[in-house]
Amino acid sequence: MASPYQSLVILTGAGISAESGLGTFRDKDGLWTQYDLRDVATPEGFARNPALVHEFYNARRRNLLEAAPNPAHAALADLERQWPRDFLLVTQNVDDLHERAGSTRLLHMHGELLKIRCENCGDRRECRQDIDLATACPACGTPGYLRPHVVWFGEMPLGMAQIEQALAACDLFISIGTSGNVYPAAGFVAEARRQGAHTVELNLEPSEGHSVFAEKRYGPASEIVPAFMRALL
Ligand code: BV8
Repeated sequence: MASPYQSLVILTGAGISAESGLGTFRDKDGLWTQYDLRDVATPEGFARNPALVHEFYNARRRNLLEAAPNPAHAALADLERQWPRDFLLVTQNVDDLHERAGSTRLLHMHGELLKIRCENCGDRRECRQDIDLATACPACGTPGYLRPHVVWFGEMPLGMAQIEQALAACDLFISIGTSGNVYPAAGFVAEARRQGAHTVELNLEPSEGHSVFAEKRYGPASEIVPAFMRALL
């Protein structure tokens, strides 16, 4: 296998799932144009109006169950299978399209839409149905404490220690389908570059942090990601 690189970290965002029919956040018809993130993606918003938040995530969960992975997801699962050395796919996405494409060395730093957790007993499990305030926790039986297992603004992202470790050791960092607006994810490229990694942006258009990347390719993920991964191998 030709690649000169040993240790790879890939970061994905909503753009990789756009061609699977899942809305992005900041594009012209993105989620944040329909909802105020302070109302639906913060603990304070959930405390103020839990019914609105459940409606928001129930709609996204139903939408996800209709969606399917696209060639960009498949190319990353294929690369992982052929990459014998260090490999970590970090996604900001709460959808399960990477898993459905076959990715396994995967970390959902902002949580998973198909999981719920109970704020009364801490139970965490898969959930493919709508939930609301009346839904009883399957473990403790108490209604009113269930929430989507996602990371809201102001909450600590998941797996930061594993991510920091992988960034400190990587010699190749690839960012796919993200606008670079949300931290700490938007700061990963600078960390990777600081410790000498080669950095690549694959996106529809230049992101907020595009100037930090050493190499850039622009176009739809379903086209540029398979092409780039084929060249890498
Ligand atoms: C935290 C889960 C403490 C829920 C999400 C420093 C400076 C400023 C602010 C902060 C800062 N540090 C922290 C903050 C606050 C905040 C933040 O970043 N605010 C922003 C708004 C300024 N961050 C937090 O609160 C984070 N927590 O900081 O805790 C801490 C700090 C350090 C270390 C430890 C702890 C928690 C943030 C997580 C919030 N939860 N999601 C849900 O999904 O409902 S964020 C959510 O929005 C997504 O997960 C994702 O992260 C983000 C959306 O961004 P993208 O995925 O990039 O999507 P976007 O639509 O913006 O862009 C899509 C891109 O794709 C575009 O560029 C487009 O061109 C491209 N594209 C479109 N179509 C295609 C395509 N590309 C290729 N092909 C296509 N077809």
